[in-house]
Amino acid sequence: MEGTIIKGIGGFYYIKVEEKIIECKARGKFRNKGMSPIVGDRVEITANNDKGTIEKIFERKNELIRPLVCNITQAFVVFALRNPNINLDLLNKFLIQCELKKIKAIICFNKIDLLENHEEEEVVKMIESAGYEYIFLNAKKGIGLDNLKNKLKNNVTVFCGPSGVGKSTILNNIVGKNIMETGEISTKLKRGKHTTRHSELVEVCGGFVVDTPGFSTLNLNVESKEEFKNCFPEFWEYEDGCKFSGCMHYKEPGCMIKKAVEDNEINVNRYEFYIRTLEEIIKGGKNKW
Ligand SMILES: Nc1nc2c(ncn2[C@@H]2O[C@H](COP(=O)(O)OP(=O)(O)O)[C@@H](O)[C@H]2O)c(=O)[nH]1
Ligand SMILES: [Mg+2]
Ligand SMILES: [Zn+2]
Repeated sequence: MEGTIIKGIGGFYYIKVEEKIIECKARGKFRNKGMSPIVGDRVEITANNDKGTIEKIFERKNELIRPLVCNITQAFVVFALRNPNINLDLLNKFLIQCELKKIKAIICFNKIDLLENHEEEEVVKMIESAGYEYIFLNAKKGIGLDNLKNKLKNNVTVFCGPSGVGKSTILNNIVGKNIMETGEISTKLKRGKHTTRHSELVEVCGGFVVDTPGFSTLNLNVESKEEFKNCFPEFWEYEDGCKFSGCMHYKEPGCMIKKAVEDNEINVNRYEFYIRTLEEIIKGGKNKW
């Protein structure tokens, strides 16, 4: 039988196989090879009634460290435009993370009740130009959450975004129970960030949701500046036209990305973020930021 690990506690794994949940142990060979099963794994099991053994772990599409889950297909990247004010560089870093992990990003602008004077226009322009989907929410009142739920089917979805933007409020609403504590930013900080908790997959609307927000630390490594460059989907349709193959769209002449920025086809804020970060990567000689 094949299934998905939805929970792991103390050496036991809970595998969702069709409509059943089967408690399994893993064969010792996995531990010996240093490849323990984790939540999100697609596995092959043998079982009697509702107890079984994990025989095989299928290849992972991707893997997150915190929370430790794998095979994520989609991320809801949650930001508020206000309270806390949106930080565009941080938003872009979350989008880079998603690209690195081959996760489809959907940006959720929460707290629209706090908006004044169309202040969302600039960031929406940036997001549209980069080609990402986005959604406006007022999680406190439940506005827009049905749109999110409609995107869950056949996906394994993780929430990410900075503290205080409403991730827990949205998760609790979507999952229909209080799995996450919500609160003001100040109380969060007092409690300390690294409370360890085992994440689970919760089944909602024909898909799975990770019950703990992901990407809380934003210092994922990029292997190379080329890998970083490839994290900008809006570059892809232009780069074949650059004069130099391997153009970094930086100081090279005949660069079609720079031309697209001048022509307002690629968003200048995204491009400037790209250049700033690229310079850090080059200067640092280390692939971290
Ligand atoms: N005004 C407003 N406040 C919200 C909204 N959604 C959540 N909040 C509040 O924002 C604060 C932080 O929410 P929380 O879900 O804990 O954020 P998290 O840190 O991202 O998990 C809480 O006080 C929520 O009640 C919203 O749509 N509008
Ligand atoms: Mg929270
Ligand atoms: Zn170029």
